[in-house]
Amino acid sequence: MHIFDADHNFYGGNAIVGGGLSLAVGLVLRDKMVGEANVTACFFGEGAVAEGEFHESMNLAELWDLPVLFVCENNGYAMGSALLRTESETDIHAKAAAYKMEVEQVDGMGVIAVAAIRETGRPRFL
Ligand SMILES: Cc1ncc(C[n+]2csc(CCOP(=O)(O)OP(=O)(O)O)c2C)c(N)n1
Repeated sequence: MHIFDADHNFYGGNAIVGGGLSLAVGLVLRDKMVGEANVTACFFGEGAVAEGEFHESMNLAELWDLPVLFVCENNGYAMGSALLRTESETDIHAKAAAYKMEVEQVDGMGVIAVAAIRETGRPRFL
């Protein structure tokens, strides 16, 4: 959670659930504004989807057409809280798609399925 290495463009985990999403949007916005053609990848658990920052980040990333890939690792539990007991909409992709994002869902345990994303498309939300 606390590994951070700016020299290698690794901006860390974050103790605040959902905090990494808005940091990613800020980082990629900076790159776009100074003309650096970077892509930012942001990994988070489905627990972050319950946070307001998720929705603010989805909205601005799409609205400003930022080159950011959001990767949600959905294991069904935010620590001990089951997704089914905490979210009215459990299809995380539907939430990202509501912001007009290109989305794709794969079995994260399938190495080939995950790798195939690179070949077949350029989703902004995985
Ligand atoms: C804003 C905020 N609220 C609550 C917590 C306490 N907390 C730590 S981990 C966690 C659940 C995170 O769930 P998820 O992102 O799905 O990760 P996983 O449990 O699968 O590792 C919570 C609520 C926190 N760190 N930050």
